[in-house]
Amino acid sequence: MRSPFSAALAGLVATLVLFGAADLIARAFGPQSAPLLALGQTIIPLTPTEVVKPVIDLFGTNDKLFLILTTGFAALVLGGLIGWLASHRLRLATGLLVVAGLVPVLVILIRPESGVIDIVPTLIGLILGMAVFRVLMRFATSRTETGTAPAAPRAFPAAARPAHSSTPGPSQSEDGSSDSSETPATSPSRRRFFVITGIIGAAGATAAAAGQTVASLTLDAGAAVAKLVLPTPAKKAPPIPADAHPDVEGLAPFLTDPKDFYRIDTALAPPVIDPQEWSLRIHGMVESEVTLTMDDLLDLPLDEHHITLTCVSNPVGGDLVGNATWLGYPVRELLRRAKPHPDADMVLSHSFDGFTASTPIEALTDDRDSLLAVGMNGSPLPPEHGFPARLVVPGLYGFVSATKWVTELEVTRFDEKTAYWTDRGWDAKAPILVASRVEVPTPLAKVPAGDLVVGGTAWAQQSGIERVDVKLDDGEWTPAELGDEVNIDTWRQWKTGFSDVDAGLHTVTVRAIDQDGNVQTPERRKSIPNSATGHHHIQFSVE
Ligand SMILES: Nc1nc2c(c(=O)[nH]1)N[C@H]1C(S)=C(S)[C@@H](COP(=O)(O)O)O[C@H]1N2
Ligand SMILES: [Mo]
Repeated sequence: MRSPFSAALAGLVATLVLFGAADLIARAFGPQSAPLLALGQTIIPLTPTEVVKPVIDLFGTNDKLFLILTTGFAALVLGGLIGWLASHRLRLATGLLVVAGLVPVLVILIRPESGVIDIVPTLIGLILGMAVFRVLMRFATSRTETGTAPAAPRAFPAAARPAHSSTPGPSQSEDGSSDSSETPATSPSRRRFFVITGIIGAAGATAAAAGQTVASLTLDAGAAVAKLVLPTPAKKAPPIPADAHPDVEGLAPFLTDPKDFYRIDTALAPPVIDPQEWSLRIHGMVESEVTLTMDDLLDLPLDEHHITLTCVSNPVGGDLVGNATWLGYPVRELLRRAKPHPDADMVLSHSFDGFTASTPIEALTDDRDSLLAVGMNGSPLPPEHGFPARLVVPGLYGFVSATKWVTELEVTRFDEKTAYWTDRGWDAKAPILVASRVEVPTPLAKVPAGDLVVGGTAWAQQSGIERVDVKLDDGEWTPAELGDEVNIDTWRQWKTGFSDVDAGLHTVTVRAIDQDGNVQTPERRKSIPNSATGHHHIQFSVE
């Protein structure tokens, strides 16, 4: 007889070994071959927005780690349950374990970013996991081969091994073997050995799995990025005038450091793409298909532009917005080569990892600085921001334009194709709305009495900021002093002051007006389907 507890433990440890070993080996193959990541990655697009949203709200940018941990936990529970079944149906359970282990193999096979070779780590993990399972199950049933005389009082914990009696119960059902009447005779020392093996296996595999998963989550394609040498821009972006950034302590820098730049994507780990293997294919409703390699792209005259990128999910006052100097080639010129059909009204950009964005074709063919970008603030794109190439389209939210790890531009029509987020309830087209936020003082700050300094940032890409109004409590809107305008596609920073503010609680509120005369609306609405609105206000106290 096998105790269901030992059997469940064996199943659990085998699962740990599978994922631990596979994740370890996956380090050599790239994150696309790690089974836990592949599983999590497959769950993301299947998860309804109603579930995703609260998870993101709760965990913020840790949502990816949360998903990985949940997936790992579910796998362990499943492994344990199948193991438990092995206490009386060993063969069935073994079969089920293999089938369950083949699920991540299948998932890796069908994922767009992985190739056949990427199943190797999981297959090895599966073989090791099954071997461990067999060995542990043998330990769990070792009394038959030892022939040890039934040891008198046994020290098995009741939960671990219900006393053998005539009471019918699951602990006595056997997988057809004839020893149901035999007294279990595992010696306490063997039992201890088994428990210790289990614990060590579990601890080791947990460490491996956790370590490797976390490592691959933060994995940077350091070597590949270092290999890519960017050309000097044919047209450099103009230097940022000192007056673009008002002198207010605590104000965001005018250009965002790439490591502080917000990151939003559906990828659990940024795909690692070798620039030498990368290419961009322009196809669909075009006269001539175009394929561009990285060497082709780097040989073209590349321009630099300062452009502020914004996420549609940015809450009022939030920080899903960043400003960078992008180096790239005008998408307009690439499309010109392919000669789009006049009936085409959309370009569906595809990412290496399967993400898609629908961009109105005019945003890529008019005179705005839409780029196929390879550089960010003077360096190659970091892996999490799209290495080796991404799109940057001024004036449109990222989800309909800023495809990272871009590999295809499919020229098509809005009535024929839909993009990743459009299929999940978001708009197919989404121009950026005029927005502003207060950065100084910070919420609930304690400010010394006297003159109050207020500062922040406003943006209205493609239109430009005309004016920023600030009010203290229920006072009048007063125009803030604007930093110099760098171009209409970057944010504009501002500052203002209020004198002799009384002690006590106060609120400052901001609104911006763009150069087309749009006034930021006070009306509150949620970000789905095309961005939150409302005025940002913060509360602070004067001491
Ligand atoms: N491949 C890929 N590209 C993507 C996304 C994604 O999920 N996958 N998200 C988009 C969204 S919603 C935004 S707001 C921007 C964010 O770019 P960043 O992470 O470089 O700030 O990338 C866009 N490009
Ligand atoms: Mo976004």
